[in-house]
Amino acid sequence: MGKNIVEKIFQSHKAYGKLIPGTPVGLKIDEVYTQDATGTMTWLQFEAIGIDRVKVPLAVSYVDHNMIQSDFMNPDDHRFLQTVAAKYGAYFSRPGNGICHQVNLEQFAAPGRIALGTDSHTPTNGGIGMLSIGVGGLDAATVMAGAPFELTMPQVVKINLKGKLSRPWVTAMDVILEILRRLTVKGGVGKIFEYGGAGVKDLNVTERATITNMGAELGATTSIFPSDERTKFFLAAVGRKKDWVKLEADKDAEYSEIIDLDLTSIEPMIAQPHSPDNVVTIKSLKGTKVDQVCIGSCTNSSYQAMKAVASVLKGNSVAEGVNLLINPGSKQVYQMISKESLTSTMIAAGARMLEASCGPCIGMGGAPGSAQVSVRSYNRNFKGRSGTKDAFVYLASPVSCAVFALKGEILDPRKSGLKIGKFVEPKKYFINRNFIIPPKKDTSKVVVIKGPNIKDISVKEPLEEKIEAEVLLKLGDNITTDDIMPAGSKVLPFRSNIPKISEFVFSGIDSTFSQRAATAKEKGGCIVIGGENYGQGSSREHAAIAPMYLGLHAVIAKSFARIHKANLINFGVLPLQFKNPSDYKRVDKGDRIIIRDVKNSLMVSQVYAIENLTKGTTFEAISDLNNRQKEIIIKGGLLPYTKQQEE
Ligand code: MIC
Ligand code: SF4
Repeated sequence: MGKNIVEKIFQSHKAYGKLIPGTPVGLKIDEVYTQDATGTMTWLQFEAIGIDRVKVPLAVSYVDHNMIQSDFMNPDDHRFLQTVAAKYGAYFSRPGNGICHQVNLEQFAAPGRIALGTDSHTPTNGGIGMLSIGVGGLDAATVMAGAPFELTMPQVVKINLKGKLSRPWVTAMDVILEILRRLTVKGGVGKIFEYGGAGVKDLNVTERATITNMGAELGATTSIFPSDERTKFFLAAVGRKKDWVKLEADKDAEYSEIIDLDLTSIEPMIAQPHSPDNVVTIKSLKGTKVDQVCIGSCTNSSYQAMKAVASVLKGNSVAEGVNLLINPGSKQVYQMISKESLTSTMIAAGARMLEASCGPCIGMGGAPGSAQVSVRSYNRNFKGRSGTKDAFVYLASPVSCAVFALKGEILDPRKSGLKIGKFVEPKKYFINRNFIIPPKKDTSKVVVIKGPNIKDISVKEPLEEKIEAEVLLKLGDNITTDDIMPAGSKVLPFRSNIPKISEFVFSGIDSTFSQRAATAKEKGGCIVIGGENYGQGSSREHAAIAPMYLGLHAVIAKSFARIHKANLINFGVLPLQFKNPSDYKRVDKGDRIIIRDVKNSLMVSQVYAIENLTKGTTFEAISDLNNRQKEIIIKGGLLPYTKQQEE
């Protein structure tokens, strides 16, 4: 029987297990990368494991999120990351070098290999044929310390692309928005999307990367494209031809499902507030006034995206009342467009140029005004993520965004009367690696520098026999990690300080949460109730660590998002599911809950009797943890588990 691309890569990297969907498989990893907002914790955990040097072939520490230096905290983190990379053998990408995924695509990603990144948009590298998975920091730390990476083998779904995009106004962003419209934010849970079909060759690597990047919003484990002549062309252009290998599915490869998508039929699309799957055609929103436009992010900040935007802006002026913010994805892209005077074109039109970083995407500046409409070429429009709670954030392609900025309203870009330049993929990218510091051989003299905001890591106690706790919050479906552990300029600087950042847990939903948790902790701790797809969105393990620090023992939900579930386990918090989803109605905020005999339930049946003391009722919850995950929970998390394995 023939193999698909995912099976080929998994097979060549398998450390243990079988490639049977739903069963655990251990993988050897080629590259691990971190970014600063998740990286400080990852590297502190790596230090705590006590290994002298990273044991993966390639480790890279990027700085791109926490870039507003309003006091000492962020630059201290950057210095810590630089020194810790030097100490343990990682490359360091300096602040200003660009957004991790864009830089990784240009500088390191290679077809046929596997990367883990401590960021949910790591699948960006799937555009080049690299199998790349977003993980929590502790998973990354243990892999850098030499462990295989274990995951539950996902199902492989083929997205069969037919036809051709009717460029120039229909772009790769419209393709992934259309897929999100069809499949929703939970449509990819437990799945890897493998792209194939005749339409693949119509897309270049950075267009493919836009699609795999935003596959994260489907809840997918990752997405991947074949490696073909277009991949070879891109790798040659970025000076890394030697990294090319051909990678394609066998003719008789099998998939758990095949979804056909005709590129020719796709039109300009837009995601409405407040979810990336709330997608409609742009023309259906004609006339919606726009206050702000942001172009960039790891989804749409390539040279091609910037060049196309500049061609639309050329000779025009941003509409009165609109703010246009642009952040190119990497220093290289920035330099390329500067050399071609395209930054000048953008500035002339009225764009406010930002540095090559995440910026407004994660609420680091650029927040919209009260109740304003912001259209962004980014990937997430969760309520409040922009920094403004009552803002209305839409997501669209960079060129559609440029049109809205000039016209001051949403309209079909094809009917705007504006012109767009024809894009010819460059044979040679401008290459500049001066902001990537390679690992040092002799690290004996390197001193790791920690600023005063960098606090010790937090670890949970081993699992007890009985959990008696208060239900502090009952939530609906699709709760995001932004809801659980908000980011933005006020919170992000505390990523290295768990006691402080825990004050912000659920603050956007219930500002009393952390205080109530402190009171509940004295009486045994707390539980949170969730609906479907609990914890969707980012990989930030702070959404597990900080609630754990506040006394969270378990989350009982209808279903979980992959990375957040793994993070809960890694920090010793039980992810439980309602055995009967209708029991969701039998528990409310404020109820006191007892789960007796927890260890036995976990180890033997994975069925837990939940007694609701307040209501005098009982219902059942289940878990689906494998043996390793059970042990991790028993020990109080992956760190104590890993340390014990070493002894
Ligand atoms: C995001 O887009 O939400 C982030 C910020 O990049 C996160 C990582 C983080 O919270 O640090 C992600 O996507 O994983
Ligand atoms: Fe940065 Fe936004 Fe991409 Fe997250 S989604 S890595 S915040 S640009």
